[in-house]
Amino acid sequence: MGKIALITGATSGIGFASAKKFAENNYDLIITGRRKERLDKLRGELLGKYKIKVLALSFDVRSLSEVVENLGNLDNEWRDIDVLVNNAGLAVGLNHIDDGVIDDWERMIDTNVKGLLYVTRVISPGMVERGRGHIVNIGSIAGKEVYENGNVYCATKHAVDALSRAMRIDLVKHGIKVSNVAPGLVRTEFSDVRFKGDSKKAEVPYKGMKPLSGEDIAGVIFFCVNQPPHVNIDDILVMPAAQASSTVVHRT
Ligand code: NDP
Ligand code: 8X3
Repeated sequence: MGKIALITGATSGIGFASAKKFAENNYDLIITGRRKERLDKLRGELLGKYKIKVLALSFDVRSLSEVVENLGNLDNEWRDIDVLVNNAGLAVGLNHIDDGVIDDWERMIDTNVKGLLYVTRVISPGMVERGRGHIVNIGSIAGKEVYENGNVYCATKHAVDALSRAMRIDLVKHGIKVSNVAPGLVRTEFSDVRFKGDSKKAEVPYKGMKPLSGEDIAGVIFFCVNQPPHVNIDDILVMPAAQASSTVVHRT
């Protein structure tokens, strides 16, 4: 039986690249995201290229009922999930706290924190039962530092950082590994979402520097998951060579 990886947020960026990376390495995949056409297209592409099984489940991680409906009662062939990559997430808006848009805050908190918790709550009991599994949470440099206008996004990623540590403590006795992968600037659709489709503004963070790619982070996620059984990568901060902190970026 092949290994199974569940990757949330596989319609774009880091999740999309991770799906390809795990597929190349013969994992059967459960890929999720809201944009069904993209998931179906990716599924078709992976099935055409690799001898693996792919289940595409389109739902919103912010909805507990959708998470439970889609992941809570998987067929037997999909139940034994070896790897969960909690990747679905976003930043929306960049405002000072006194000027914040409540709907943006709710989208970030509901997706990055509550969505990650809902998926973990549904998938982790099976891992506990089987006495094995690996959860990789996608944190951020924004979970290590805060920066001007980053307030709520940074808070959600600090929460992911804390949850990764807490999950490790709660799950260690069940043989479950938990890794936190915290990237700096990665050129995906992240910035387009943050700037609400303003493509000019979305380019600004990457001006004059080479950001990471989704593939770079997919490689790091796969590295975490492919350590010997006695080794766990607890936490890994991955930055572009030109970025020294959230706000210090060398641009040419
Ligand atoms: P993208 O915007 O390219 O991808 C985000 C993915 O998350 C998409 O597949 C999207 O799918 C999914 N997603 C967002 N909201 C929901 C939702 N409510 N329900 C289900 N899926 C959802 O960005 P990245 O690949 O860059 O982001 C992936 C993760 O990496 C995020 O957690 C982000 O915070 C983190 N990160 C990104 C960095 C960067 O610079 N890019 C740096 C550090 C961390 P869909 O829209 O189809 O639902
Ligand atoms: C995304 C990286 O620096 O935009 O998590 O917060 S940053």
